Amino acid sequence: MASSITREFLQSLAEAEGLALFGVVELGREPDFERYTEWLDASMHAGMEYMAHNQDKREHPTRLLPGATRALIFGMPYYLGDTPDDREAGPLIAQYARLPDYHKHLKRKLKAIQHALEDRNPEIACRVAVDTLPLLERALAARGTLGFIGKNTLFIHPTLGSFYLLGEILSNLDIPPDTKETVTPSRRSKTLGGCGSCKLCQEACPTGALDTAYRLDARKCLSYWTIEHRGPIPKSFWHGVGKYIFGCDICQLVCPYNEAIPAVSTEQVRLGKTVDLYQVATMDQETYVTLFGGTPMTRAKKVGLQRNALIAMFVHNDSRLAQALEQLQGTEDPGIRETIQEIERS
Ligand code: B12
Ligand code: SF4
Ligand code: SF4
Repeated sequence: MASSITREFLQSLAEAEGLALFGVVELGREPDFERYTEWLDASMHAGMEYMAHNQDKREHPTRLLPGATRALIFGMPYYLGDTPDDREAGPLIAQYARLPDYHKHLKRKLKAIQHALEDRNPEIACRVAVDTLPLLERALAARGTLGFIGKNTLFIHPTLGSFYLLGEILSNLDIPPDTKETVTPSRRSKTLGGCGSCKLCQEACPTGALDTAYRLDARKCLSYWTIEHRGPIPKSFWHGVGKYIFGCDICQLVCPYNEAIPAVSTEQVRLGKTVDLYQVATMDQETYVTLFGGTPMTRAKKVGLQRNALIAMFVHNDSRLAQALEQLQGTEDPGIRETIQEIERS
């Protein structure tokens, strides 16, 4: 579609919304689609059944918006200044989760950009996505000029690092897509990216989820267990929950591309690095809403956060554990009930 919308205009809209990453990618059949089906075939999506749905749309993202030709890719920074040493101070909350829920926050920014585009050209068709559509967001992003996929499977910008949340606007714009010099996995360049022979993230992962480079086995990832999984967490992962009570940043904190990146302004920060474990393990609905309402932590639901807190109390020999167990006697949630039984057996 012919339009007066240029890349420069889009870039200025992104910058006005504080989105440091911006790219334009041609939409067509997803070339990295087979990596996704191989991942599914190997059951690496663990209990995330939704990851197996809508495969056709992940393969052909144009089916998400009739006439779509481009994906505009945006990245919102969220680095809060944590360092690899913070792992010893656990249990931590992953940095993105200490901020307002990005699904809403980033979506609002992308909607504002969409409206600015529609004001300039009412015929434009747009669809905003922030985790919400069946899209291989990292695969898409890595085709813009922006960056590359690391062995930790994160999308990394060579100078801005990986602590970015991604969002897209699918559209029927006809602006030229980005072109880039391809970074082969064996190469490493400060300006173009690439992992080369580095494997710091693989070595640092406490649970072996990155044993195969460029492939994350969610069945072994703390982020999966503490956020997505419902029910009890297998005992073999409890030491990890003692490090991260919600999500996990370890494979990013150790990455050399994140060494010298600036932290974002802390005005928006909703939560500290950690929580009072006893308070979380025994919280009522009102405390849950006050502490975590509007943050990404609600994804685990109240019972998931209580389960995680109990496990972390056990790992850290918290003196208030017996009191917490006492208070939770009679809880119906199977995740909490079985966690209590496991603690009592240990
Ligand atoms: C399911 C999911 C998870 C799962 C599984 C993660 C995984 N690696 O697949 C779990 C719960 C474990 C998870 C954890 C996290 N997640 Co998550 N997650 C997603 C989600 C919804 C889908 C990911 C997916 O499609 N996985 C399937 C696999 C096969 O796809 P993929 O890893 O993206 O790989 C594709 C490409 O990267 C490419 N590719 C893969 N390897 C290689 C190698 C080479 C050489 C090349 C060229 C290409 C290539 O091919 C693949 C298939 O097409 C996306 C949002 C989205 N819709 O994309 C967010 C998303 C990936 N998550 C995100 C974040 C922030 C996290 C956490 C950091 C949160 C935290 N602090 O705990 C961790 C990071 C863990 C990690 N190391 O990846 C961000 C990542 C931003 C970024 N900079 O990359 C995303 C994009 C959400 C967003 N909108 O910002 N997540
Ligand atoms: S998020 Fe944590 S557990 Fe998951 S792969 Fe990265 S380091 Fe391993
Ligand atoms: S830690 Fe090393 S191997 Fe892992 S993503 Fe970063 S550069 Fe690549």
